[in-house]
Amino acid sequence: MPQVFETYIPLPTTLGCTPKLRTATKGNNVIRGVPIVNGELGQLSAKIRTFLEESVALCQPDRIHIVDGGDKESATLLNILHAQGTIQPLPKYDNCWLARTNPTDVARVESKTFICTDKREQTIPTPKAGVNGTLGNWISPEGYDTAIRSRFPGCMKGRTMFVVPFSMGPIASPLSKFGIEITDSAYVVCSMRIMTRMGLEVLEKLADNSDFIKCLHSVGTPINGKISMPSWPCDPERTIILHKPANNEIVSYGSGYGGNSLLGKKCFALRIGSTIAQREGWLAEHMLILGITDPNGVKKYIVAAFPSACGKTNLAMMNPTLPGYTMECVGDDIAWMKFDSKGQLRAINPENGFFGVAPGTSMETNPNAMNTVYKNTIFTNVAATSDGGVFWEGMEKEISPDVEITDWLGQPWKLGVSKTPAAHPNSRFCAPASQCPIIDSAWEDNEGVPISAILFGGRRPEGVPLVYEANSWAHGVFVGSAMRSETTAAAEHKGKMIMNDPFAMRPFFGYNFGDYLKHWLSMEQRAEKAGGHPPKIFHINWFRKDAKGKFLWPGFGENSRVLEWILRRIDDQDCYRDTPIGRVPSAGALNLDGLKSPVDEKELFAIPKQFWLKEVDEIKQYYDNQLPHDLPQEIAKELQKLTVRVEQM
Ligand code: OXD
Ligand code: MN
Repeated sequence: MPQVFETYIPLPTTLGCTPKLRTATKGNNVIRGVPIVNGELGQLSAKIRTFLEESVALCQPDRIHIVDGGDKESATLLNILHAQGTIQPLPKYDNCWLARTNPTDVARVESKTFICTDKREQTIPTPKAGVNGTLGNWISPEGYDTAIRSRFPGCMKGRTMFVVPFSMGPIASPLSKFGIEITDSAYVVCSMRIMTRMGLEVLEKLADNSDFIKCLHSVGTPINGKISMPSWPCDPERTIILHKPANNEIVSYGSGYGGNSLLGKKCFALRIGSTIAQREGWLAEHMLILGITDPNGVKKYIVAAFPSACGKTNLAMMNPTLPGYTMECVGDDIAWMKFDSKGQLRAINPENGFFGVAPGTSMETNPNAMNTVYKNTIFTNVAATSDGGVFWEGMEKEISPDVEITDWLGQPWKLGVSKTPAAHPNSRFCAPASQCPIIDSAWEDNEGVPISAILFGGRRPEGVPLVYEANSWAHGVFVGSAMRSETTAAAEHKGKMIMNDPFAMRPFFGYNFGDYLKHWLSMEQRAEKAGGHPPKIFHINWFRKDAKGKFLWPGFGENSRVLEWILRRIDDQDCYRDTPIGRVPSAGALNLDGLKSPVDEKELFAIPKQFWLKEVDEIKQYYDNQLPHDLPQEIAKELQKLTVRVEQM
């Protein structure tokens, strides 16, 4: 067996010093003449080896590093990144780092994200003539090949190709899936170590030559070869994120950031995941998972879908204000859910870490997140403080007044004086989930946790009550399909507007949204056939404002009051009244005792006829424009019934 006897020369950590890799290998530990400097060829199954050979031939790296996932490897890679100037240590905390990206590479790029199928309608609904489709982007197989051929050949020359074996979900869970990400970014490797279960254990699982999701990523080399920021190479003009569900394949070029490069997250767990889920009869969703224990010690789990940067992480880690309740976190972003043999929906969190939006997170809004991120965390595009810590909008009360602040662009920044934000609005923390003080004891259970309710929500400043319950499964699926929300900074959208974001999945559908709706509708039968029933569905809105623009509901820990009502409805308690849009708490049923300041319950639950007439009209227009041929009859019927109910108000 070929052996590697040395991988890296120990690195000086002074900035500006180019780290050197020793490429001496013994025996035949090479692929197409390229040396493997960490790991061994013999560790790879035949399928992984083929994938690697093809990728090496295409990308032409100088060396190959098979990632083992160990502490020593991680320390070495962090040192390399430090020496390259990609990250800097944050000595105020324990093993924490700050990365600054190229300012042109700061968010997911939805306009450059494509799904490849033979036929367009497999990927996206055909919109009305003259209308732009907004439910994903399709690319033809020819376009897909051309996109790869025109970007990837030789893109890793001079670089190390990392081979990252990873698992989405606990390694032993029957609900989990494995992937191999090939990348030329050590930042991606270090982040994948936090966000997934990564390393040799996965290679061992794949040793039987079973299938895996193929993920190929390069930060890219601009066509003129000019890299404007060597510490963060990228090629923003030619960035492209490609998915080919038929091949279980993801190919991403040109960006090192977040969902564009950590391919286990949005690309695998949602886009490819949703196509696998459709084939196999389960659900891959953009949802947090949360456990609630009531004062009697009865525990229930719920999932909730909100669009990106709408507070999923805050809800997932909430400290309830209602006495006697405890909440525990299973996941903050993605849920894979399947009905078990008894017809009970069960969910796993396929991720291993949190890639949370930093601004707005504070000891006031989310102390559990703050207490998660001060060790073993990689921060990206937040501001730095002169005492070796981090800062972002929302942390004003949490830094000492005499520290100096450097903004995300590396410029001096003064609290109350500077006009630009200190941290990029989409700046992030990437932290191990196991460090969360309220991580649920069952968060890694192989069979998943039982789910009792599904919540949909968004930022709706007007017209939409704090909470309402759907009348039936089909009505609930309709509610998910009609979700709308104010835009946020998680993607490249400019300005605030109310945008349709069905199931909070608009940027993440792996296949035609019409078929996705049919799949969701079919889940009721699936549950019933197994002798169970699907969970109740609710819509929540913490963000309703009064005429003066002030939030009507205090939010955060007080949201536990809404969850308490939901728990009572799960138990079928008679604590609701019917309205044209669904069931809302009956008078006095929402526990408002002990709220710091009174809330206007009437306004919170008002259902203004004019608003809802406009809302149903806009939903109809959306369906007519976006899926004139693909909308399932049942959903059209639900809209029709809602319209009649609203007209009769
Ligand atoms: C995320 C997102 O990063 O939804 O979770 O954009
Ligand atoms: Mn998300």
